Amino acid sequence: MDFREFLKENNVLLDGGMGTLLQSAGMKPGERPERWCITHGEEITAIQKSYFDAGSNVVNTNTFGANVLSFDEDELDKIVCAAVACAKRARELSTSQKPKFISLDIGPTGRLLKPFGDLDFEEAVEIFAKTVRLGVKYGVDLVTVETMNDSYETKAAVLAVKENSSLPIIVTNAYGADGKLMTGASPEVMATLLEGLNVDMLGANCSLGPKALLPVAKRLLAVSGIPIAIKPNAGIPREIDGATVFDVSPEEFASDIKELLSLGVRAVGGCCGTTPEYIKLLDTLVTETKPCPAIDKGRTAVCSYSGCAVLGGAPVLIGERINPTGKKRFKQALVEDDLDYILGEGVKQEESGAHILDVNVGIPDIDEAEMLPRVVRELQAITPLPLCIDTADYSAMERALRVYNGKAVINSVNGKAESMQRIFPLAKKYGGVIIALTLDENGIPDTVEGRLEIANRILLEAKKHGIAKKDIVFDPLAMTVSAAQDSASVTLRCIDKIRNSFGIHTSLGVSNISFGLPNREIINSTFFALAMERGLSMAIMNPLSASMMNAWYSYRALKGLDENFADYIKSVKEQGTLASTAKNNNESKSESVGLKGAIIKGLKEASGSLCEELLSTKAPIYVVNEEIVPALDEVGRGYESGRLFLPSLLMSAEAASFAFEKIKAAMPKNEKGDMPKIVTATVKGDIHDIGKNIVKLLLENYGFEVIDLGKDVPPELIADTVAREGARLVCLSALMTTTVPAMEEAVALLHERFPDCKVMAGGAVMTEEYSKKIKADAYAKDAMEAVRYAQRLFFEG
Ligand code: THG
Repeated sequence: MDFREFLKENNVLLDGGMGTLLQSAGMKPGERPERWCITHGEEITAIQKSYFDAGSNVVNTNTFGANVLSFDEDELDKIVCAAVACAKRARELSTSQKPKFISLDIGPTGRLLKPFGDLDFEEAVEIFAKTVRLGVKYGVDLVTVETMNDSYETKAAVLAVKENSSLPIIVTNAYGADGKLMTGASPEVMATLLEGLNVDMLGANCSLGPKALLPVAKRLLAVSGIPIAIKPNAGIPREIDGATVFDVSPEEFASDIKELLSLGVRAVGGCCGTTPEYIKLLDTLVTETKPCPAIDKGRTAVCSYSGCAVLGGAPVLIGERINPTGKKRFKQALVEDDLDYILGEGVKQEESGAHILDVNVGIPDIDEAEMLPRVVRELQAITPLPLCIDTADYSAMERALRVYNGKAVINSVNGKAESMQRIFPLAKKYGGVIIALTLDENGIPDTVEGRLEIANRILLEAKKHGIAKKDIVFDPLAMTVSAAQDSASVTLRCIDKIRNSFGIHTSLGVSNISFGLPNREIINSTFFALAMERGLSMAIMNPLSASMMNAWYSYRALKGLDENFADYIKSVKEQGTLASTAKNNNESKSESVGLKGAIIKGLKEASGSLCEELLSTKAPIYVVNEEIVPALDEVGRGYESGRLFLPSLLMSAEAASFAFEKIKAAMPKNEKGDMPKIVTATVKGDIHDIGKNIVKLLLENYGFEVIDLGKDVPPELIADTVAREGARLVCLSALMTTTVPAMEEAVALLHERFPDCKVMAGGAVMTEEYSKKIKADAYAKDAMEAVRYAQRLFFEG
């Protein structure tokens, strides 16, 4: 039986933990579990058989970390071959009569993608692709992409599966205590992204136990048209007398899973700490609960890595300013490859209240297929706003959609055969909300009927490509009213018809209407108000125009969409203060906030040049204390309060490092002074260093000197380094349950040899409680806390 067929009619029982069982079977810390497929095939098969026997429909191969970063290609081939053979053997041996599927398990690489880390997106796709091709070669039934805590890496893995197989895909992500992925994605963001990528199931695994995943599951169910899979761990692991224990009992686990099933979750299983005993208790729950059909929620949404823009309320505002049309300065920036200017246009629009940014870099003589994806990569690193990719160049469109860390607006398709043949497959593959222009080979019809006729044709063709109606937004085209005076009312009537008779969302490039007229903003904002009243869903417009924003705020206030006029009043007040303080109306907000603003926004080049400028009049120490540190602190506070996510923190750190370069150069030699030294290391047996690398980067950008010993570091080496460097702080990281004892050993050795040296503990499996138990001097739940502790230790005594 085919998994997709099975899924249509049934709830699915997945398997439970593997790693913890391998530990019990004698796997040593530091040993690679994937090698056990070759060296201990019997044990792997026995565990997998016990899951099938317990009633699992899907059992994962033991390939969580099987990729070319950890194994050479020959060995990887052997591992995947053995892994699939173990699972197939388990299926043969199992006495269970249920349909049984084998899923290729794909876990995270353990590295962060560019620009926050150093792994290139396409490189990541290729790493996953190599494992996927082997899974296909050895005959798995489906693929599970699991435990990823970054949306971008998840997208890379899903693309690798789609491009190398037609196998069903289950994606489950690891959510933190804040209900988000490490890099900021909420459940709604992941549902939007993964629905766009057309996976077969999406959901959550591991995380913080079944109770903590309940709210995540509810949020996924509320927005997703794709069935939901949930595989919690049995709580957070704790260490008692050298043994790893999990707090959630099989009975408690089952009762929480029962609730998930009753809410409509379609696949359940367990992660770390769960065993066949846990899974067995789920068997009758799964078969006796009626499968809840996954229904398309009709939600038209796009997303960035951290946020969604959803159509349906007041119009969503798409900033039009990243577009060379009529802008000499912008064209010059494109010709000179001045990306910072382009990024600045993005920042200004974000600050002015845009919800999405249109990105158009089309000028004659530019290689759009090279430039557009580059601008998209840079923009998505510094703004949380979703992007609208605006190009007529199909290969530029494809490359931009591919590298986009989210689900984009695709601007645009039209009624021409070629346009539809090219754009719809891209939308199907990468996801996207498509703006469809009502024009075709014969141009733009003058009449409402003519434009609707094209709209109907586009809808039919979209359906043939499997594009959902909700992902189409019609743009009946705002044309220059000075050229044909009745064109505005034709466009407005189209908006009304499409929105209110077809039930489909609409969009307009509002500013087109006024080309050639004086005081364009007056016409634009009035036209905008008329279109909003007709039901316009989104608008490409100028968010820096006060009249446009006023029209939008007033519309919301008048339509009862702005409770107590709160946003209206706030915007009026802000405009008042702006007007009284701005010396020069053309001076943008972000340009006026200088180096501090550039660092907060993560603008690298601007930070460097603004710092240099400041240094011509100010002392280096002043620049550090009055601009750089306050900027980093502001971002740090935003991160601590949950308003900003890791990517912003890293981009600001990066921007600050550009400023620090200039500071260093400007410092007289004897003033440089030595900054306190800190040693960082991931403990022995632990091969993950993603968290430790983030800590290192942040500490460095707060000015500390960091001696990083890398991963899998023996305690003696850490101690010898402390002795040599005279460091007074060591930051230790452990990300695997198996390496927690190595942390204790390192802490003990350091305390014995250096009573004055403090040891800070952190990492995925570390808790405050446990770090106290092993006598670490401090615990940091994230990189920001590590910086705070170092600041207190060195600067407050
Ligand atoms: N529909 C869709 N996409 C579109 C349009 C549309 N994309 C492009 C365009 N139309 C919307 N964007 C703009 C951007 C700028 C201007 C108009 C529409 C504009 N620019 C001023 C000029 O040309 O004079 C320059 C402004 C300045 O210098 O600040 O008017 O209709 N789907």
